[in-house]
Amino acid sequence: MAKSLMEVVGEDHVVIDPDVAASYGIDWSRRYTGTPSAVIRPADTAQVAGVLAVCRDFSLAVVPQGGNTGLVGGGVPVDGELILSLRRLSSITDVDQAGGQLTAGAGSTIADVCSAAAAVGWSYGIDLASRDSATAGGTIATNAGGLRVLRYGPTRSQVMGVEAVLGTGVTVSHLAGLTKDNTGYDLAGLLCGSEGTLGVVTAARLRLVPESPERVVALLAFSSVTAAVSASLEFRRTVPDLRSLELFFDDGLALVCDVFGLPRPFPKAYPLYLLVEMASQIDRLPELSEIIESTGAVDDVAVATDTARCDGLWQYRERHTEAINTVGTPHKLDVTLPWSHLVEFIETVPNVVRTANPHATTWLFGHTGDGNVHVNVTGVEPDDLNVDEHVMTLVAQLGGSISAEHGIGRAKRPWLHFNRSKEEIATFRAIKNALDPLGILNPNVLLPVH
Ligand code: 2HG
Ligand code: ZN
Repeated sequence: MAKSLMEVVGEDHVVIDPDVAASYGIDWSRRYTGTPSAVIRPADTAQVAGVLAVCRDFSLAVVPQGGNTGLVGGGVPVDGELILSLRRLSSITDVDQAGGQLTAGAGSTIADVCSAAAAVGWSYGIDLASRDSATAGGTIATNAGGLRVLRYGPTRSQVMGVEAVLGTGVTVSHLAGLTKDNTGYDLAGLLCGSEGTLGVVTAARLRLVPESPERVVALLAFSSVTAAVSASLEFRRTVPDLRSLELFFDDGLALVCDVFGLPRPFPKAYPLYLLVEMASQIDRLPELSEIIESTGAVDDVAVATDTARCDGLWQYRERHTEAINTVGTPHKLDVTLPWSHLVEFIETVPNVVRTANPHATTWLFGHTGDGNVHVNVTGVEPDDLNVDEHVMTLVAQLGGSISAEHGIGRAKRPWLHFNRSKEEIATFRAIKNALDPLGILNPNVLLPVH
């Protein structure tokens, strides 16, 4: 079997040395690990098809992997599956300056896509803290969200078409990038968020968005969750060219400042903070100042318009993940709440966690503009599911989604039925059987165990 794989990708690209393979077996959450039987590193779509042909012949299960920045165990093996690393498919081609599109190889990073877009006067709609490692393919497989969903939508909204090798062994390619193209089923849309269970995306036609050179970033301090959430709702309606609307609490801020040696943004601490970014063709600071003034609920403000200071304010939010990792391996519960229950959820969830596990510490932050809260819980053993169960039960009771932007992976698999009916799950299985009839593609994620 190794010989057949070597014939496809070359000897150097079948990694069996356990020390080298180990780094592919732990994801960014650090909670999910596994030992790949080998790591296969194809160079192009034809080689991906060749690898999957071998996997089909030998009934080998395979986990497609991009930058390995997933947080739900969706890109690491459970049971000795092969890792199919797409990182070598990193070319960016067919950049269309006039039309604002490009074709990204699955292994190109989000930072590479952004640079290629900027080089022709455009920008990419997806941005996330893991931009230097997260790949186009991985973000498509998970339908990644990130910091600008509010303005441009999730990854699915950026993808005009894909090239992919399906579990059937068939290669499909639809990369013309026509804005209007109602010619049947939306395979690209289906593969977005399919977590490598239906096919392996090898390239994607991505739409770009206009550059917005005038940036204003404001960090706003609040005294209560109600005040911050009400302001968020107001800002979504009134702030022009709003691009991000993020929330974090003082315990997270204090940790970030401590771990990274950053100065506190305000002379005193406040219970919670919103970070607001506007990005425009014109200076929007005067309008933002007026809106902040008129809310009457903002206790303090720090504003930046130059890149260095904007990035400085962003650090307080973006570095939460890394900072929390220094406390312990967190349970990550990435959830969305309906607006009407967001305040209740944020205020209730720490008690729910404490009741489930008195040793647990809850860290809350996220993308309030999308109703998306990242509940991180430290002080709990990685395989203790009690806290997860309690938080997801609360989310479901309040009409929310148990996965806002990270996917189902291994982490949420037992609770998919909280959000999806029997009929929907049966339809998912029918799609899986049609596109991956041998069940070789990422068999241990997303769909519940029978
Ligand atoms: C973010 O918004 C990422 O920073 C990671 O989605 C969230 O670490 C997390 O829980
Ligand atoms: Zn996020």
